[in-house]
Amino acid sequence: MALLTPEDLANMTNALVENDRLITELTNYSLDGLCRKIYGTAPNNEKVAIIPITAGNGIIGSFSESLLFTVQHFGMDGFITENTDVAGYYEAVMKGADIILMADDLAYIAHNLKNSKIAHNQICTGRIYAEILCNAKDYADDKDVLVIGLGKVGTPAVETFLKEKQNVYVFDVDSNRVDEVVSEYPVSKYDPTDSKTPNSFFKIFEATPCADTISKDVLKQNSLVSTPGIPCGISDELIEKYSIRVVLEPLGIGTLSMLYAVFD
Ligand code: NAI
Ligand code: 2YC
Ligand code: MG
Repeated sequence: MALLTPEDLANMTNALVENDRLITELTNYSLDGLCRKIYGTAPNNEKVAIIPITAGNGIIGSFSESLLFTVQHFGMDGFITENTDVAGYYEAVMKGADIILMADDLAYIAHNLKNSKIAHNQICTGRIYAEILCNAKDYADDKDVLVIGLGKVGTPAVETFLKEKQNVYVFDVDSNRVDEVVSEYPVSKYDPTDSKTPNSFFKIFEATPCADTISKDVLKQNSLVSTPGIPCGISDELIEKYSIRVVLEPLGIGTLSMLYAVFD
């Protein structure tokens, strides 16, 4: 699983603010307004505890602090436990936490202790980044969307696009994975040699751990790219040349989606 680095998180606070502004421009919803719409939930003064976890590769510099920034930026009451792991969990409960945020190398979860709701970062990230494209007002009439990367983030995105009645075209370097997804979901394999499928798209979703996965062939002028994938899947050169708008942020957008998934 691709783990964040402190370098990935270095500009996170600016990226969260800038992407919130872009999301608002694109959808007429602020990020939290969009989360409220898609989950039908709302915050109600929940206390959020962030527990640093030492398992696996251990604590990632700035990870807990980035979660705290996100919680506080959206007006919620949050704290990072002084203890890690089990001692941190005990501390969180004793300090009256309503929601726990914690991550090891395999899962980053939000767990609401009051209503028992639980959310997984990869699912919630795929969902919110897909919903940004589905709610982009400039492209409301164009139902075609390209999904690049059919993993633990890309697959929930495919499910979200289908729920939102999009025409989904999928690509992954792992052709077996493409075959699996095409047989399991009513989607089409992206095939530039097939005249019946679009070659280029106004709406592109990318969730891979590679750079340059989005080539000029799939782009239109002013295409919108929504990509949680790290590193960024589209080059600065193509962004410039085709006037592409890119929604990309390393952790906060996905975290807010998780919180709204566990609110009442
Ligand atoms: P995953 O490993 O489950 O899925 C990645 C998929 O991309 C695989 O199916 C793989 O075959 C495919 N792939 C790899 N290279 C490719 C290429 N060059 N072209 C097309 N497909 C390619 O990974 P997961 O968990 O879905 O995460 C994907 C990316 O999203 C990772 O970089 C991860 O760090 C990032 N991520 C970002 C978050 C955020 O909030 N920004 C949150 C969670 C994950
Ligand atoms: O600092 C800590 O508590 C660490 N145990 C956090 C480990 C997070 C590992 N997961 C990731 O880096 C990626 C992120 C994109 C979120 C989900 N997986
Ligand atoms: Mg994010």
